[in-house]
Amino acid sequence: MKHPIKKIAAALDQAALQSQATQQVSLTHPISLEEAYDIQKISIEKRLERGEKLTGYKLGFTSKAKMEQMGVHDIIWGRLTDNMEVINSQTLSMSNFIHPRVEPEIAFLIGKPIDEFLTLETATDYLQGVAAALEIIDSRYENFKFSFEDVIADNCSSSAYVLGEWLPPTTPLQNLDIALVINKKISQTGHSNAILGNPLASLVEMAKMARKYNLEIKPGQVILAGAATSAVYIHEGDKIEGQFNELGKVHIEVIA
Ligand code: OOG
Ligand code: MG
Repeated sequence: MKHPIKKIAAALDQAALQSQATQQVSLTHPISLEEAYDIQKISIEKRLERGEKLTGYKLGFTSKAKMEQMGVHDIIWGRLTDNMEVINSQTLSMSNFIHPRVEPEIAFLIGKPIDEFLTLETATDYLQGVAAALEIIDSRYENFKFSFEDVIADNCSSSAYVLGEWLPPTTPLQNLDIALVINKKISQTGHSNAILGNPLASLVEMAKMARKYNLEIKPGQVILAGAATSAVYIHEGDKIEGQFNELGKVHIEVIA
């Protein structure tokens, strides 16, 4: 029997729209990796049909901390839209989410189309900027539980992102201490090298994914490298700051 791909995509889209968790897909419909990415594509197309704009891509599970926290052991990618962007220093409303978590990220701003495989040496040439960032992940699945295919279908839990100030692409990204500070207390600490040994390696991986999945990576788009630390549940009233040494700081306040 054919899997109801479109129905699953619609259910995930509605779950995000209504901030209401839905059942894990794999519990009732085992799906393949290809089907999972197809579901993601169809569900994000629904957002685009409502007028949202694609702003870039995110990688997930590029660090051991994340893989271990979620029990998933391979790199995944998802799509970002303009509706997901929250301006640095502003507020994030809990009412738009189901059970949101925050994680510190490093962001790349694309400067020229990526239409070939990259290396750690060439990756910087494609950039217009790099920045500290936060990602808000909010699994559309009950209890934030999923299989590898489930999370891909659910756009890799992506639900919001916050970008710090763009710095020159040559800004060193290795050997940065990363801290997630919530209400002035250190909640998570990590290191930028935890992201595939070098955050630029995430861009190299994204270029491979673009080739494999026929994606265009264009100037002006944003790529999130994947978190270096575990993600943390957020609550109304939280003041959240990501600190990244020379890369700067990003912060938001969580409201009702
Ligand atoms: C999936 C998203 C993973 C990252 O940075 O590793 C991710 C999840 O943990 O729910 O965004
Ligand atoms: Mg992330």
